[in-house]
Amino acid sequence: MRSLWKVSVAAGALLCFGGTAVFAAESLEDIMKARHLSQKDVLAAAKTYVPTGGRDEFIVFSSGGQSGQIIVYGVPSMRILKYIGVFTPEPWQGYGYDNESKRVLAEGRIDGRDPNWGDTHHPALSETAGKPDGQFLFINDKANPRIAVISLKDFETKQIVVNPILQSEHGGAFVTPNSDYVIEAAQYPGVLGRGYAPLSEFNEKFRGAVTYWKFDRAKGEIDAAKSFSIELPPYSQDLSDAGKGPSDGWSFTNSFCAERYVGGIEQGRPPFEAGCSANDADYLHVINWKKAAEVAAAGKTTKINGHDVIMMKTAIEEGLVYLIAEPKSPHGADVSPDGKYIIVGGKLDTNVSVYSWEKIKSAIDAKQFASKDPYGIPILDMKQVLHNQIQLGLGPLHTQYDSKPCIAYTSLYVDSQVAKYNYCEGKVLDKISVHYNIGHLNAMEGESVAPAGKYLIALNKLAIDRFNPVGPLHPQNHQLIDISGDKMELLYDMPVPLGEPHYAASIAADKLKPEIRYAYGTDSRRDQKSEFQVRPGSEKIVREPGKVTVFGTAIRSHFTPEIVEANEGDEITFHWTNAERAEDETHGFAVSTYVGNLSLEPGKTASVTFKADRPGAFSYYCTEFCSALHLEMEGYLMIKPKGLAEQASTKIAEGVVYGKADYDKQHATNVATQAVIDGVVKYIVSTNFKDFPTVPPLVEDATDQLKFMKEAQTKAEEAAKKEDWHNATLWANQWWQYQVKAADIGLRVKTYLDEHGAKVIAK
Ligand code: K7E
Ligand code: CUA
Repeated sequence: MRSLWKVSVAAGALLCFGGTAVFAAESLEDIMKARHLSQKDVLAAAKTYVPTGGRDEFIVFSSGGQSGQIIVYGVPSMRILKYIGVFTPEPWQGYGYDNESKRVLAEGRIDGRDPNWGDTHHPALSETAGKPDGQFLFINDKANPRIAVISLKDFETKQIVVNPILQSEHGGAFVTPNSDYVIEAAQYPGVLGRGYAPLSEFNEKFRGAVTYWKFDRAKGEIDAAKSFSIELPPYSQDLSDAGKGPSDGWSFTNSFCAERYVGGIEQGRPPFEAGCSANDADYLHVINWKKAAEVAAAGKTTKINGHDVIMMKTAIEEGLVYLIAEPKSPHGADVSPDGKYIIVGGKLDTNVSVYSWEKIKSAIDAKQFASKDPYGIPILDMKQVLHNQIQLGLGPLHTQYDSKPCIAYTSLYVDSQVAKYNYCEGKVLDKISVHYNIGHLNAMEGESVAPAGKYLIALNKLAIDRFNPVGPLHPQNHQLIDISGDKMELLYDMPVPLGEPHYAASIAADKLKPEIRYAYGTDSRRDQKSEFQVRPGSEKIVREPGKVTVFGTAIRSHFTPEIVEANEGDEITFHWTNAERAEDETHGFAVSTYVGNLSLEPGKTASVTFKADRPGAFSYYCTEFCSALHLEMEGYLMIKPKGLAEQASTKIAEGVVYGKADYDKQHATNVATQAVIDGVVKYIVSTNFKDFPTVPPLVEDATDQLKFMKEAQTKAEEAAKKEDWHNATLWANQWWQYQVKAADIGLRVKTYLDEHGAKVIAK
């Protein structure tokens, strides 16, 4: 061991960096000197470093912005773990390429069009009693008003719902404390139902709204039939948040452009930006969603596109909606963990406004209104319901909460800073510069009733000079900040190269319990057994006039079947089931020029249907390097040209022809390999391997391989008896393939047991 180490140090000494032998450095001081690191840098590195094989304490789900996806990464390491395809096809996961996921994307078809992208802004984790529970994730699409539901059992998108009335949205997805409803508020006013009216009738015909999507947790789906919306004035509704604790049952949605300005540069009018920020105030909408749900259930709604809408008149009469002035161009509205305060940022202000729920509620109860808006909605007196206003700096946007009471963090877009302050007392405690122009920020579980503190992520818009240049389009910059002490400390810069991530949601990693493999033959998008799954040995090709349907399996390292014949013009469907039980044994499937990627994770059944409109000999192959003979995991789809169709099946040519010597050689190898396998099996069964949940499925897999091996062995020996040395050799080789796979699994198990301290309990 020692001598090995010496060799590697010597080899490292040859790799020079800036004239200094970096990799030969033997002390921390040497490395600090060679890499120009300060004490602070090294401390930050130590705080974020997760040793090989180690796990992160928190998992962050960041929106992927214009990519229409979600980015999953760990904190404190900031290592990216996954992209989840949501509104956009994602080939690695087969999302948008297999029939099962195409169905989900098709749910997001809007007015007959497939956007094939989304502008994801706000992810929200499902909550139980106001705390993230690790079961589901929701995210909105600002461009095409939609909400997606993702199951955290397998990190896959299961459902997309299209908003029936809005033409754009922004204030979603935000959940109520038990995830009864997912809130989605409009952004730019439109004609409800996506209809037309001239801009001259903006005040009368254009409207905003907020939609409350009913979430059915048992089904893991939004129930559109039990969902409803409230019609709102044509102010550009913006971010929302659900009340909690004393404010549970209410929700808060702010707005901008309460001026109802409609631009018109081409007519010589000042642009939107001037007219939409002319007044000193916009409105925070305060909505009693619990009562609204009762009003909707009582049928006091108007159907628009088959969807229940509580019209503004009803909402006012029933006391469902109130307005409060908020300073210039407000943006974030964030309810404190105890539900007593709502902090609102103003993009053109220097203050955050801290509203008191107690004061709001008593003003509503006492019907103390300052005035009404042009649509008759009561407006509360801002001064009467404010707790305080705190001067933080330029462009306060979004707010997150600490585990310590009364402590909040607000992003300052214009100042490129994060401010830490005590919102109960109105005292600024600390500020830190970030790089650059921060939008949202996320403190660990920082929007729940019990924030976890420890870390804060600044989701910056501009990276400018922070990373190696990669052309005019730069990555965005997520910066990890240590908030465990009095002073905030910047720890790490992570470039985000997928899209502009607006918001992120975080959760303690130990609350997530995703599956390792699917139950055999699962249609993962429906979360149920696929009607198209088959077991190894029952694979089949079904031929009907004009149709070829393949029910196949994938297991290291072959597809069954591997030669499929069809005629030009046929409709071809492949249903593949991955028969592996081993962790991380994913196969892929692609047909040259015909089929994009299918991802076949262990246990999954995925399908693809296409028209054989061009004849040819098309290879298909496994797209994941799944085993030593992965490159050999291949097949042919033979699409016979019209006219050849009536001919009998293609005869298969022979390549190399084998004799007795080949068979004897392979046979001897197999006998030797078996001795190795027996040794490994003997060791595994002597241990307490059943105490390690990862191991029994692997053992099951290896047992399967050994069963297939026996079948191949029998075929080889029968052929040998008939002195058919060619087939005897080929089957002996297949017998050996199964041995190699069984040995591979066995050795993985042995390594796992050794590394996890398994004990020998039997001889
Ligand atoms: Cu501020 Cu869409 Cu939440 Cu972007 S939004 S920053
Ligand atoms: Cu299966 Cu490569």
